[in-house]
Amino acid sequence: MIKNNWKKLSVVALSIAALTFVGCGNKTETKTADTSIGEKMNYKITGIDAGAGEMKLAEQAVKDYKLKYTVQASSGAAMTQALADAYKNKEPIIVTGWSPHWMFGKYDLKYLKDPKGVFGGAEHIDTVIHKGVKEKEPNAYKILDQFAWTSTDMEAVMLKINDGGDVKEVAKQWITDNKDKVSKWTKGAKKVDGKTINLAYVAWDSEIASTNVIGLVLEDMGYKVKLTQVDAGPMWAAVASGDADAIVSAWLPATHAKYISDYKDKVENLGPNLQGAKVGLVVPKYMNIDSIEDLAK
Ligand code: PBE
Repeated sequence: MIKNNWKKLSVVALSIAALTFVGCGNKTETKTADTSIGEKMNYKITGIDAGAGEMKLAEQAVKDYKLKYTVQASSGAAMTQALADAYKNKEPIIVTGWSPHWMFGKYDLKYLKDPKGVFGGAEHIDTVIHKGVKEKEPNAYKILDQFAWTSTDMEAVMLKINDGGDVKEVAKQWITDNKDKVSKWTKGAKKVDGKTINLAYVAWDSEIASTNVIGLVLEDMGYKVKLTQVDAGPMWAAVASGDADAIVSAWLPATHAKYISDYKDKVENLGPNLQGAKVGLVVPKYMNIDSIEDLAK
């Protein structure tokens, strides 16, 4: 009996809601706060270059969490510019972010929780070489193998470059200021005379920092170092074909899982040069959402 009355009541309530909706003709009055956030952003996640592993993960997240958002490809630089603009005006924005990154030092940001684990857990950044580099260039191999630094190191370099420092100058200064660390990377390696090492990288701020630092270290050991900036797919293809001798930009186990499995017979993974990396959807702290699930509301 009571149950029936509730049913009747809710039917009445629904009819009133429907009438209100039709009657006012203005959709915004019936929308929830979360929907209006999505609308303000045109249901767009501000992404980076299409080849980035994180873009594939973000698209997977849209599917797995059943979101009506689209992941818009652009570039790392366009993404940080969009973030800067939104932040200035306290507007909502969702970006494909990652750590280490200077953006966390500059803005108050948070990763959206990812209860389905689409973006993986802790990532590390590995050094991957073309098979055969060990025999061909044992000294470069040794240095690349021993290259390891921390998120703090990388962010220090990134921040100075972002503040307008010349990339090569910043890398050089960091090497001068961190002689002890760098001497561990070069330990046991002999100086060479003018041999060439090709490093490929993508214009992600984190990889601009790491590739320039290790490139300069190799140069100080007598190598002629060629840095080639490409997209993520071509970067992996280059180290697989031998066009590049090495990359220091392999984000694993999740972000570049597909790339390394495609090329595993042609490359050798020298292991992490940086631990404690992370990728995910990032928003300013002033946004009233905490989880990717909140975007499905
Ligand atoms: N990133 C930065 C890259 C790896 C380095 C997270 C944007 C990606 O492939 O997604």
